[in-house]
Amino acid sequence: MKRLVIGMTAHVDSGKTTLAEALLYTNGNIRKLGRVDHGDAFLDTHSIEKSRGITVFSKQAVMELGDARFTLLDTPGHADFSAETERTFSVLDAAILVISGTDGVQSHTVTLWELLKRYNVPVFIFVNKADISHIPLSEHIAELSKRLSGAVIDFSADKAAIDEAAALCAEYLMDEYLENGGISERSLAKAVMNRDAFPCISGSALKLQGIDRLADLLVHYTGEPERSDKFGARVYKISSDGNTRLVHMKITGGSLRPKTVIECGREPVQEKADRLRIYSGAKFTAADEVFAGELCAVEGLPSAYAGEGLGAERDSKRPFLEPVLSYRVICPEGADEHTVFTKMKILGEEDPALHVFWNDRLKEIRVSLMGEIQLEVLKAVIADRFGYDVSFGEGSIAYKETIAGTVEGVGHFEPLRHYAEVHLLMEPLPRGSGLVFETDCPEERLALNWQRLILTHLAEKAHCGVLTGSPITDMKITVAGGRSHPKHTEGGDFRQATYRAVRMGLMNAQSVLLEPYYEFRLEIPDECVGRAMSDLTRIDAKFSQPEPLSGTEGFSVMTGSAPIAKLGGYQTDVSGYTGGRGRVFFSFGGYYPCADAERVIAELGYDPETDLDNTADSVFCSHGAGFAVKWNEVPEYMHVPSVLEPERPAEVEPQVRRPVTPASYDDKELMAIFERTYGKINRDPRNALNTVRSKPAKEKEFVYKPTVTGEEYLLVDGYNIIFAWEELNRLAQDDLDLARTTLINAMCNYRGFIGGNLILVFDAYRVKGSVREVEEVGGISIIYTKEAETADMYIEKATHELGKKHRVRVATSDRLEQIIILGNGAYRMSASEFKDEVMKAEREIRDRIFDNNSANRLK
Ligand SMILES: Nc1nc2c(ncn2[C@@H]2O[C@H](COP(=O)(O)OP(=O)(O)OP(=O)(O)O)[C@@H](O)[C@H]2O)c(=O)[nH]1
Ligand SMILES: [Mg+2]
Repeated sequence: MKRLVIGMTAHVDSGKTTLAEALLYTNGNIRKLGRVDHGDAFLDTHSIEKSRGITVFSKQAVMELGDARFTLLDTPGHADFSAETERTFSVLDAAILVISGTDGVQSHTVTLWELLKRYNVPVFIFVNKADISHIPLSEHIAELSKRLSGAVIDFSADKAAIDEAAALCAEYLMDEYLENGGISERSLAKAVMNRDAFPCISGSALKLQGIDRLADLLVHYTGEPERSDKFGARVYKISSDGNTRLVHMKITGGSLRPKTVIECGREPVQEKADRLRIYSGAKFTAADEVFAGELCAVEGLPSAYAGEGLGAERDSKRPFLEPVLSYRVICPEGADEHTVFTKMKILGEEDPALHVFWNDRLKEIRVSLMGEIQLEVLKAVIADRFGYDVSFGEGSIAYKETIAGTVEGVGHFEPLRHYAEVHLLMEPLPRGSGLVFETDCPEERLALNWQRLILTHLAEKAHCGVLTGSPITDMKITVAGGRSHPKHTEGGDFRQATYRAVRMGLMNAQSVLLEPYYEFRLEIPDECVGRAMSDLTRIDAKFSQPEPLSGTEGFSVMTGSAPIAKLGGYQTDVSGYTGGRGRVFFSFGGYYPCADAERVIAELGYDPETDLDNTADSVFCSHGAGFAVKWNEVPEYMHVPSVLEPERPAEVEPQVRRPVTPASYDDKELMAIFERTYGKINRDPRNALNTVRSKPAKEKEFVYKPTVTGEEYLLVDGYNIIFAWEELNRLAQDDLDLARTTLINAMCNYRGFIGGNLILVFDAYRVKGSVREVEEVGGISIIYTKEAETADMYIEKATHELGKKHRVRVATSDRLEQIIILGNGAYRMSASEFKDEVMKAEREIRDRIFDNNSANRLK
């Protein structure tokens, strides 16, 4: 029997739940056809869902079709609940992406598509609401091909046309097509499961049109992945039925029977999977055995957590989507805050994205949320489950923090009869990487079990930064050393030492405040384009040139990204100045350095030294008594030597000395560079910078155009460019520092003009004991590589990582690099090509400044 889990996913209100109902009904798995709008749909079972008519919680139903058993997993479409949706993606064998025939691809559809790619899920596309849409399927397919993938194939066509279209999707399909004049069903199924082709049909879930054909596609074009006989399962959600905690999992290998003892939890323990429930809608049946390819909810396993891999299975990927708003929970009068917090923590465990935490300094409970609808739903859930009528303070931005250079964090915990010391190497990672934990420590230095324990302690909580107390991200933390005591080390000692080590490292580092960005898509009448551009400039958005909106005469579309903090009320503004005709769509775009960091840090007024719950200090022992040592004095007391070489050798070569540039430039300093380079600017000089964005650029090639899939990154191989550009090379002969500073200034100007992200990489690999350092200067990032890492090695790694999500260009003249970089899918520019671009940009800036000054004189 073929067993597969099929997810239903789409933008809100496209008809997922209705479609699941239609599939179940048409195939005889339910007898009565319910309806979302009447509150009796088979899968919208929760009272909140019935009253609101939207799906909030993921739910499943089993659909038997011939000798296949499909578990349909319905997910919420509203962006506020997308964390719940993303969690299910790690257990799907395939997905049905529903597109509303009346609305087409919406911005959340693109976000979902990217997520499906990230989790490598095969996709069938169902264009719904054909009963009320006048747009033909061919037009939808053209749009899908443009915005999602060129491999979307019209499966309502005849077999010959399907084969012909499929042949273009992959070489093995083309070979078969040329050889046999057609493509076998098996090969097509393989292409679908490999994500080489995406079948698409249209129909109406409500009117039961196209449902048979969809079921037919599921039967014929899916295949079971190879599954091991060894037990494996992945937990995708924790919930409660009111009394019992339920661990929802997909069995990925072997099978599971009630009463099986399984190792689970962050600190692995043996626990029993007491009873197994197979849900279908609101009801469940108790199962005697659940097989690979099926979902079940387990009673028992109190330590299992969402995302955990059990048995042979690995943990799921770190989720991409995250809440960007933080709210204070206001308890009802008379309720004890700590009791409410304990209850809230249960919800936080069920939905880790909530980040429920107690701010001891402000004595308040805080939660992170995706938006207003989620807030209303959470309020109802708290009332329903715990009987508290809570309210919420005003939402504020959920910030994050990272570090700019590599540091070592040391924590020591040794009250009487306790002992643990931990050394962590903390290195910055590119934006969007999240936290990565590793160990790189010989077993003789610290036994493997302690190393594993430290990793567990790193992963088990949201460590907070020292600027604002916000969670940390985008860094690699490596367990690099430590010591235990044969007699005195106890369970919790390494936890204490690890937490302290993280905070100590952060206190030592240069921290960077990050704020969340949204990517947006703005559709507006042509006559409003000017207004839209000046608005976007005002809110510090990066955006593309307007393009005609396909299919809608007289409308333009612009895409880009902007800090969420500045987007409050933006939708209303757009609606206002377009007379209700403009539309704007948002999707989460990741975290980037906060432009207003100083103000935000001052406003939040966090003091790391008084945050006793997150102390950076250590505890040492002398004459049988423990005593506290301040974080900055820990190196004098620690028992294991530093893992970083503190002194640099005397024979440091001149070319790797750090340049004399300020750590960061503000707008004023950036202006000073512009002036030094281009001459005095009259009038408010900052307008000279702004005109670049507020006017459409004259020369098309300089317009910053983010792709749908994210921002552009330009990596510049610093020394390579210095030696390739004649005048820099000349400077370098006498004074390498000066050549480097000149290049840095030129790059700041260039970046200020074209936008995007620019990373300038300098080799420091010959310096003994050097660690990778990152400096943010005038809007660009400068990387000094670490010992034994050349600039090409760094660039190769970075293009590989960045290229997964972003458009990447590399400026260098090294031929060897060219090959590697091309392999990573990045576009390579030679040093001279790059020079032309930079010179053109400089000329353009000069022209702008000249125009400005002349206009000013005429006034
Ligand atoms: N005319 C028409 N309406 C439909 C069709 N399918 C669904 N609807 C209606 O569209 C609305 C949304 O349907 P749902 O099934 O709740 O959509 P959903 O995608 O599950 O929505 P969320 O779970 O909230 O994201 C309801 O009013 C449905 O009756 C269809 O094929 N034709
Ligand atoms: Mg639904």
